[in-house]
Amino acid sequence: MRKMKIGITCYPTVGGSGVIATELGKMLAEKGHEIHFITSSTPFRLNRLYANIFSHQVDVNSYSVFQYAPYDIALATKIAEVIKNEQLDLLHVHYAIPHAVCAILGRDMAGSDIGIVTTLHGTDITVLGTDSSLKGAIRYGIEKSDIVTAVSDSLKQQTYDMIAPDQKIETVHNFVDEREYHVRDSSVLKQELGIAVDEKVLIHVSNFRKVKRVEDVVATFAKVRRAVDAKLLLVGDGPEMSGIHQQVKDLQMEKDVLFLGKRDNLSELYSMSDVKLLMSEKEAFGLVLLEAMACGVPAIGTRIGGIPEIIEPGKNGYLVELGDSDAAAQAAIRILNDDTLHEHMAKAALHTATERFSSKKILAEYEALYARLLDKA
Ligand code: GMT
Repeated sequence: MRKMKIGITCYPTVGGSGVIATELGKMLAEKGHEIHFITSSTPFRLNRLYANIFSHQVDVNSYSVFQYAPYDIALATKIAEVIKNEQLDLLHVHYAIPHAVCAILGRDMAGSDIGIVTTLHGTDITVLGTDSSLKGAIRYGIEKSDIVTAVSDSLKQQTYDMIAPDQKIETVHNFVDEREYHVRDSSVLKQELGIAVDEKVLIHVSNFRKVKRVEDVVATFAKVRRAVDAKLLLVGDGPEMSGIHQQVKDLQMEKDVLFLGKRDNLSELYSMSDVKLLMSEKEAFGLVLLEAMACGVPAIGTRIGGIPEIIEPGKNGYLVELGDSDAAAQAAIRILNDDTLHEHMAKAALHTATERFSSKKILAEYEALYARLLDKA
């Protein structure tokens, strides 16, 4: 395949979309493509030097005359500069707003006709799409992009329903970097965390936003703990954290719920876990489920958004209705009390992450889209 020069714009520090954009850039670079990140800071997952990955930083000046710093305009200007200076073949931007809209403006400013691929990750549609002041801009970003992808069939359908764009949307699911996420020996860490060898471990990882419904995770764990000796690992931080601390205190579970904050060594934490919980009310895909599954952890999640595209009930985990902590607890107890079932589910979970959503497969899907775009040019 022809080697391409690809510009990538994403939020370099925010959650799953930044992870997917950066990991994709790294894998494309490893296949010989030249990658230009155009972002507000160096992507956090860009943790080693690549000869063919370049990082172009957007400088946003805050002049006292402006009430708000003009990030979007500065980004569009930087995109135009990089298109011209680096002779890019295409742009791949993550999020309809602001990034697709900035890419369209940047392309125009550069007097270029390069193709733009826009990937929708969820929040731009399921949260911002309900805001009538932004809907028009989201639709514009989608319609003026040359190829639009969504990270699940569910998000694709929701975009059609909420935004009604005159543009085809294609599903390209999330993937996981198997080199980072795989089963590791975590016995020492488990001991260091004060968890007994035979104690079961449940894990939840998120940015503790309201949509993650961490209170349902804690409610589920409270019911599990009555039947099984277990600890709950809460990993991450965010706006709902203080309420969750209070809930744990009220339930007198301080000794059994470990607040670990933001962590890098997630695969070790997953490897010591027996069940992953994700009780979100909105979730375009649920990359954290895949990360857990890549470490052999079955998952229990809500029948919401893209989650049913990952969890196959009875095979690699269970699905429950939103807010149903009784059903989630029952499912967890079933897995935790039956070693044979757990083993089967752990194997199926590994298969889900490394076969159905393997990085190789998803990378090939993105490369095919890029090739289509260049063939059209
Ligand atoms: O989940 C978050 O709050 C972070 C958010 C983001 O924009 O990074 O994640 C979204 O994109 C991920 C990568 O495509 C998806 O796996 C998450 O499901 C999606 N989050 C939501 O839809 C809430």
